[in-house]
Parts: sequence; structure tokens; C-alpha cells
Amino acid sequence: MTTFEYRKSLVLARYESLVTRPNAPIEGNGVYERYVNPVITADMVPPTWRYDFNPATNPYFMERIGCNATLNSGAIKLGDKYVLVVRVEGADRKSFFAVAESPNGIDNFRFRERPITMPDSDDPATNIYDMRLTAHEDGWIYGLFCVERHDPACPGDLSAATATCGIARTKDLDTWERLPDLKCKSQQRNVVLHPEFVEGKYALYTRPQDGFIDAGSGGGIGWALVDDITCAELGEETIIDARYYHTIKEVKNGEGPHPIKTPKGWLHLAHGVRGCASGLRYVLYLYMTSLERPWEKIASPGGYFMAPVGDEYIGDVMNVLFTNGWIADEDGKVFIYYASSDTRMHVATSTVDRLIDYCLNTPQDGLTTTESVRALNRLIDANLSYLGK
Ligand code: BGC
Ligand code: BMA
Repeated sequence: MTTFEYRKSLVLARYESLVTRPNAPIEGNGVYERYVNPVITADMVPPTWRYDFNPATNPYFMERIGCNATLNSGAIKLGDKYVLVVRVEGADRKSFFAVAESPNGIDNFRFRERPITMPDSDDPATNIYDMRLTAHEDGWIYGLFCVERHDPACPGDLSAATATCGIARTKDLDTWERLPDLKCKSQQRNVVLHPEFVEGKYALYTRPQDGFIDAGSGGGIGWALVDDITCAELGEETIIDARYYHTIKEVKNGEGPHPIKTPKGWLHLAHGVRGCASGLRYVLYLYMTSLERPWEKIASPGGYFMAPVGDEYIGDVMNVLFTNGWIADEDGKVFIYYASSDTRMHVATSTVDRLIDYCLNTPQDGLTTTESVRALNRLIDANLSYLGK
């Protein structure tokens, strides 16, 4: 057997066993279940994207185009398929979007034949990433994502960049109509389209920020109405979920995917960031807003909902969980898709009922040690009296 034949069969066999590997839940804290395996890793990118399959031009069956990571994915249910629009990052640090589909939401994710060719806007980007998908009541599926460019105001600084919200829409996730980027005063990463019209307008969750990295004076997750999504311009932004000193969202926070509509209110999933000696720590949290007034917070469970554990700590950007996709099934099951350390995709499952229970019955962050101990003692008192001790 030639090197080519040997290596080709090895690579294909490894790929096949990875994409068909069954997944299984791990019993956890009762709020959600993690799973034994990640759902998508860089090794699950199709071999035809990485290898030249012609023995004449690739006698060693060497990899030609490396894939570095599969991370922050948008999610949507299409028919009976669980679909992710994955942020795939090449070895060259450029991210692109690619659709991966699974029959059950927890394993057997397979990429479509090609990645998405996203049309450029008038001002081409260097990098695009972190798409939030919204099947809007106007009939389109929207993808809002971060568009990164070198900052033209700082020609001498190679790391100076700008973050803007890119907007595109589709019916099938293959062909996209690119709309103009969101016009606004501040930089924007983490912009999310609400699925319903509000007061006849498109509604956006935003995250105003002073610079490319710093949220600075940007107070948290914002809310804004937009008249026309085909030339979207941000007017007034109201902060609906503020950052606080000495909490999990001291430095930054951002909406994850669009909220899930439940009988008790809109259920939101977001990320919070704090700084520490080893860098930034990204965790996930939940909150709820009113059904009629999605900009009004009605529940704010304290602390994080999910933080990295075990291998999730390790990756390109350590100590990071990030999410921009979840799927709520008709029967109330919820699939939470999250990336660990900017490297791989995982799923966690729960139900709408359990997540609401979590939101309504987890004590709010009292913002001081004294309040935290008070909350603990309330639980202990209730337990001691219930248990008759
Ligand atoms: C990276 C993002 C990151 C951002 C801010 C970008 O260059 O691609 O993953 O969130 O910088 O750190
Ligand atoms: C950001 C996000 C993500 C990323 C995270 C950690 O600001 O927008 O792209 O997962 O940082 O690097």
C-alpha cells in the first residue's frame, strides 16, 4: 500500500469514527446535563476541506489547509434537524461560518459539503465570527455576527481593530443576502436580533463598548429598536442587564443567542466576564425579562449558570465558556450549545421548566459577602426546620 493510500484510509476512518461517535449525558446539578464528548471539534471538519485527494499532487496525503478550532456557533432547528452555524477558525486565524447538522442535537453532527461563502459588505472585513441566528416573524432567518477590521485610525498599531455588527439573511443557511452593517456610534460585538417585532420595529440586544476589547463605559447588555433592518441604524440603547463590581459580569457581558419565549417570560442566556491574574474569565448566566416588555428584567439568578470544568479550561483562550446558540424543542427540551476555551463545541441539555425554576428560585446576587451568607442561612434555616432539626 502506498503512503497515500495508507494515510488516506487512516484519516477517513478517524474522521468517520469521530462524527458517528455516540454521546451520553452526565448527571449533574439538576439544572442541566453536560455530555461526555464535545459535539464538534476541529477534527470533525471534512477531510475534503483539509487534504488534497489527488495522489499525483499529494503523494504523502499531507494536510494542505489546517483547521484550528470550531467554536462559538449559532443554532436553529430546521425541520427535524439540529443545525449549527459553526465559527470555524483556520490555522491562519481567519474564522468563517459553516453549517453542521445532527439528527438528535447531541451527536452525529456533520458539516455540509462546503462552508458558507458570506458576501462581503461595501467595506470588506478581515474576520467575521460568532453568528446569532434568528428565525424572525418577518419570514427570514437572520444571522448577526461580529465583523472585525483593522482600525484605520491607528495605522501604526497592528493590533488596533474595530468590531461592528454584520447582518445577513437567508432561507436555507447556504445562500445569504448581506445587508449593510449596523450603523452606530460605538463598537459592537454580541448583537442579537429579537425574534418578534416590538412596537412594529425590529428589536436588538446590543453591547455598546468603548473600544475593541473594553466595554469601558458601556454599561451592559442593551436594547434598541430599529425601523428598517435593511439599513439598520442604532438610535437610543437602554441597558437592560447591567454590569456590577465584583460579580461574574464586572468587566463585560453580552447576550448569547436570542431569548426563548416561555409562558413566564423571555428566558435569556448570556456570558459574563471578569478579570483575574490569569486573564479574562468567561462564564454563562441566565436572566428573564417580561413577556410583554422584553426589555424589563423580571429574574436575575445570582452567579454563573455554567463555568468551565475539567478539559473545558484548556484551549486557545483559557478559562472561557461562550455561547451564541440554543434550541428549544416543542416538548420543552433545551439544547444549549457552548464553546470551551475558544476551541471546541459542547452541548448541555435542560428543559424550559427547569431553567425557569432555576431563574425564579436562585437567589439574586446580593453584591456583598454579608448578603451571600444571609442567602445561605435562609436556605439552611428552611432545611433545618423542614427536616425537623
Ligand atoms: C477574536 C475574538 C475575540 C476578540 C476580542 C478577536 O480578534 O477573534 O474571538 O472575542 O478578538 O478578544
Ligand atoms: C470575545 C467573544 C468570543 C470569544 C471570547 C473569548 O470577546 O466575542 O469571540 O469566545 O472573546 O476569547
